[in-house]
Amino acid sequence: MNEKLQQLREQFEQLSVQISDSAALEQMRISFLGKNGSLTNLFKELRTLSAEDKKTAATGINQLKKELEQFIADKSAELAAAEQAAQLANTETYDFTLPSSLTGGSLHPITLVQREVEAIFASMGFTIEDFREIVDDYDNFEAVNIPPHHPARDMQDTYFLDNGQLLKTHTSAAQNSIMRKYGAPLRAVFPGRCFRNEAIDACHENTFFQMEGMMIDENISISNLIYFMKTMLSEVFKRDIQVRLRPGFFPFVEPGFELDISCLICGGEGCPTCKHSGWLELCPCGMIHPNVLEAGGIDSEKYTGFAFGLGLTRLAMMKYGIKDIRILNSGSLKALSQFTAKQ
Ligand code: FA5
Repeated sequence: MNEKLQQLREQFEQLSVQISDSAALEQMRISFLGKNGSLTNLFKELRTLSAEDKKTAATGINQLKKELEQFIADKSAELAAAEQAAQLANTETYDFTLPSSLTGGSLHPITLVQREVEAIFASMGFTIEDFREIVDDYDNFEAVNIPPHHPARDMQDTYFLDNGQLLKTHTSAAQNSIMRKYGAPLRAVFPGRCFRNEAIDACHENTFFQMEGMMIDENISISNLIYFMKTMLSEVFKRDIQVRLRPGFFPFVEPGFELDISCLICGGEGCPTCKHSGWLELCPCGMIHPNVLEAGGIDSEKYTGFAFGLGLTRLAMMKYGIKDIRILNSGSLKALSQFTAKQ
């Protein structure tokens, strides 16, 4: 037994100076300590010895086992460090301080349409206003003549925060603040992202863009409203578009209208985008309700005005022939990279 142990020790000492990679180290471990390894087998032979010899031999075998295990642990760490250093030496180096390319992206189709409509209204004397996305119940509902428990709230279910604020359901939520900011006379458009708890389909998203417009002055009438809507649409589409105006109810306008355009995806024949009606609801509008003017601090005896809520996302779909609204929020580069306009 002592002789065999001595032979194993010599083998270990020889091998230990030859090991140069992890595969060879693993091989060495298996040959000594594996299931049928030489040291493991020596342990098995202990049972053939007398109690006295067993004790001495076991001490020697355990000592060699300890040395082997220590060597394997140290060598393994040494080899891992060397392999990592070699990998790093071969890795390409980057200069992270170089400026990034500013030419990679392109504007989203909704941004393109938004900017175009903003420019059209700016050329007609309207200011462009910004407004927050998280609003109070007052801004979104009460200030626009939708008191608590009014059934119109049901059509605009949204996402409520624990503190009672909500994600705005329509850009009309900014009407009150803008009236208070400028008073009358007033011409303003205000684009914004809106949120609703919607059943999503080809023309409804839970997150979409609108652009609100308001014009308030003495003697503003429905004729002014129709003129501005027609001008905007002919400028955006650069051709005559079939439009229809039908009565529509919104608590914040009186009278109120739905302005639909003939679906440009199917040419008016009916498709999923227009829910097979041939028409797409694009821009509800109407004469601002006196209650809303008064809530905004404007004398409703002296001033009248119109307001509209243009569906910007749907306008982008019509302008660019996008059949399904979900593409616009998808982040799909295949679809979005077709719009190459830069910042
Ligand atoms: C409103 O939001 C009113 N605030 C509009 C308004 C403003 C009326 C001022 C009168 C005066 P409505 O819920 O219909 O109305 O939405 C207006 C437009 O936003 C729709 O015609 C449509 O183009 C777009 N829209 C509404 N819901 C969605 C949706 N889930 N996904 C995509 N577009 C939508």
